[in-house]
Amino acid sequence: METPLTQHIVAGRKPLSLKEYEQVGGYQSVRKVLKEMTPTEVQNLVKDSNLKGRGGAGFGTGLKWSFVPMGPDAAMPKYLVANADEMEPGTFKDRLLLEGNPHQLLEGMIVAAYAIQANISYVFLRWAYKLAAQEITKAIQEAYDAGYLGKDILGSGYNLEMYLHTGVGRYMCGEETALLNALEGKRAHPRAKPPFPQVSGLFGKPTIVNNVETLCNLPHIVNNGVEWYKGLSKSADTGTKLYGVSGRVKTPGCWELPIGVTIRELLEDYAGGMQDGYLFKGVLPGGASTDFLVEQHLDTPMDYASIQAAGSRLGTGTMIILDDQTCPVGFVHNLQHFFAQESCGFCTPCREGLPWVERLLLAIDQGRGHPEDIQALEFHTKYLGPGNTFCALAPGAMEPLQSALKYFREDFERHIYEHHCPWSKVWQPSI
Ligand code: L3W
Repeated sequence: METPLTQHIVAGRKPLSLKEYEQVGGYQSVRKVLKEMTPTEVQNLVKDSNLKGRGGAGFGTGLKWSFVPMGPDAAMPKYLVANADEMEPGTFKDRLLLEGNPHQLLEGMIVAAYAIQANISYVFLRWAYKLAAQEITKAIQEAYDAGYLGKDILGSGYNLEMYLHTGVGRYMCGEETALLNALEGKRAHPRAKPPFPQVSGLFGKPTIVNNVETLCNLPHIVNNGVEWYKGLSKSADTGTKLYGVSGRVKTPGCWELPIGVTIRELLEDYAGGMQDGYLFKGVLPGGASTDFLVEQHLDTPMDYASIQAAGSRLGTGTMIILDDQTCPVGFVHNLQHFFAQESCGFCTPCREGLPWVERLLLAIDQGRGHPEDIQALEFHTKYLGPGNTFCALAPGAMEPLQSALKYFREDFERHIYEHHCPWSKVWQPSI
């Protein structure tokens, strides 16, 4: 199956039925791995492909699988979970895959489950993705009816059950261990790592949690091979990526492109540039929990190492553009409101720190801030940073804040010294 490079992915498109999917080569990779490859060969293929996790962290997929105990003495059962709990603000790429081609996800899940010899799999789906829930339910039934799921798949002797589990709308469940707790029916608190889920995950058994987009890469790698996959990219990272652009651009959207296209190419060639009357001010390259980049970074390739070298993270690869007519303080306050609300409350720095950050930002935005509030915010970016909290939620939340304080500091200071938001016409007295 050809990978549709430069395809503009449109929401609301009728997904392929099983028959249509098979006509364009669907489920060929399942036939291939079950009939021609050992689980270890599939693991090695994916390791060689250098596929990295597309959910935000970019961890090597084959490497992650290789931690799962294999062989006749391995703990059983083992589980595979598709992380479809897409709630990162500004991120909508997995939704398009789920609604647009659910069988591609199922095919990738069967390949992944076979590679780790899991016999039970789950799609953990964001509660609000109602259409995706319908399409995945239908696709799972079609796959069972066609013999791609269930007992003795395609006469291979391999068994795999698949279940759809919908969350209740908590951002926290995107973190894999919180997701596993939710799947067990517990509160979605994160767990301490190690042990990593690959060794002790769902119900204490070996579990792989992979993002939807990651899993959707697998059929194409199996069918076309590692060299083909590497050749798709424009950078040291391999394959393609779903890139999204939102904000005041002419044509916001999502495109599958070679990994390594630049921010400028995405903004100007695909998103059509800024809307008339608006200027580019900054960009969150990979969802809300990444650092702002600015004008000087526009020619940075959107790959893991290049975005990191520029001072941010590729994250989900779905960019949010900040324009010159949107108040950066209000923008960051809005994000911190989200993160504070979504903190699970399990660890004190995150539970207490995020609401305090939100209050400080609101005060500054409303013209009630004091010069020392900027130092307090800077303190929090360190105090809630990596290593000081139980999981990545608060450190992720601090990324747009710390970079806003770096690149848009004058805007924060103007709010304080002018006692009102320069983007608002209303003067607000200091109280
Ligand atoms: C074995 C080690 N495995 C890491 C595995 C780990 C996990 C993956 C990434 O999330 C960003 C955050 C959000 N031995 C390992 C190891 N692993 N070291 O690799 O782990 P890590 O710790 O680098 O990242 P993280 O804390 O899981 C960091 C985003 O990921 N995030 C994910 C959301 C995903 C969805 C989705 O897919 N729908 O919502 C959640 O926090 O952006 O910045 O599998 O086990 N030494």
